[in-house]
Order: sequence, then structure tokens, then C-alpha cells
Amino acid sequence: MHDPRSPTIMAARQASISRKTSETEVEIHIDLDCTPGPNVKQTIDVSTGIGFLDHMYTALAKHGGMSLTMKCKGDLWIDDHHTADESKLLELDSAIALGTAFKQALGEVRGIRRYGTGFAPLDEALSRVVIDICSRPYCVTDLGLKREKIGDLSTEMIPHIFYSFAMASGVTLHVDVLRGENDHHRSESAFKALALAIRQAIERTGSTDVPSTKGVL
Ligand SMILES: [Mn+2]
Repeated sequence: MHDPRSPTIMAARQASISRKTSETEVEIHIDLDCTPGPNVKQTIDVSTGIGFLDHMYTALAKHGGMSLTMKCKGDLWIDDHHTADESKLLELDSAIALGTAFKQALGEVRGIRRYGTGFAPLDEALSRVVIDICSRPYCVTDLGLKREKIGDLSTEMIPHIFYSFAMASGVTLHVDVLRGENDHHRSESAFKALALAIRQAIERTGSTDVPSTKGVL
């Protein structure tokens, strides 16, 4: 039997948010503790209307051990796709909403590891992500992407997606694609490396310690 006062018994780390602007609407439900295992089911259902972005967020959730439901709508949905301008708004708004939901689900930065590092390969590509869950939003990316588009996602938006996530969630994020020929592989390995870094950083230590010499984060 668990002692209900034990610090290892902690509240569920979940959040549901709806982010509506005049042009887009994003609805998210996130649960940070869904690494598949006994009595844990991971549910991922991402639909932004931008296929490659769905692929990236799905990889992020899967390897980050999260359940994630994300639905995005825009005003300019035509023939199963968004216009180019609307797609760019959705790419940013979805990342802002995801960062906001992540921060809300995590709650007070207490009893977690705080720092996380992830390395993920995808064939010839290799990425490294270092995260600090510190309430000091900062983002540095070096992705080296060359193509204009990957599927239906504008490649130039990918650094902005990481940036928007970092600003909204209040984390310091360094994303480096160390090598790789194929831009699809480079991007996907970066999102997977982010997933692994997050998973490590949010791991519960079993204490109620605030991981900072300042006593607050
Ligand atoms: Mn892929």
C-alpha cells in the first residue's frame, strides 16, 4: 500500500487548453505520464491539417511518453488543406498552444530532474536536444535544413516551432542537428531528440525538492 502522504504520490500531470485567435483555433489535451506500461495507455491523435506537422508532433508525443490530442482549425480550410498563410499561423499557434499546455500540465517545477538531454538518430541523421525547465524561455536552433518544404510544411517554420514552444512553455532549449543528408530525417530526429530530452527532464525524482539553488523556478 502506498502512503497517501508519500511525495511519490503526485497529482496527474494533465492539461486541456483551447487557444483561439481571430484566424485559428487549437484544442489540446496533454498527459505527461503515458509511457506505455502496466495500466498506462498512451493515446495520440494529432490533426493540424498539415500532414508533416502531425507526423512531427506524433513523434514528439510518442517518444516523450505523453498522450496528446491536438485539433487545429483555421478559417481558410480549402479542399483538405490550409492556405499557405494560414498554415504558417497554425504552425506557430499549435506550437504556442502545445507549449502552454505542457507548462500547465507540469505545474510547479518541483520534484523533477529539470535538465534533460536527448540524442536521436534517424538513419543518417543525428540530433541533440538539451532542455532546462527553468522558467527562463530561450531557444537556440541549428537545424541546417535546405529544402523549401518537407511535405506540406514550410521548412523555414521549423525553427519557429521550436522557438514558440520554448517561449510558451518557459524552457531553455538548444536544438542541434549534428548531421544528416535528408531534411525529413534531420527534422524528425530533432523532434525525437526533443521528446527524449523532455522525458528525462520531467522525470519525477520522488522528492518534493525544487531543483534550483534559488529555491524557486
Ligand atoms: Mn518520417
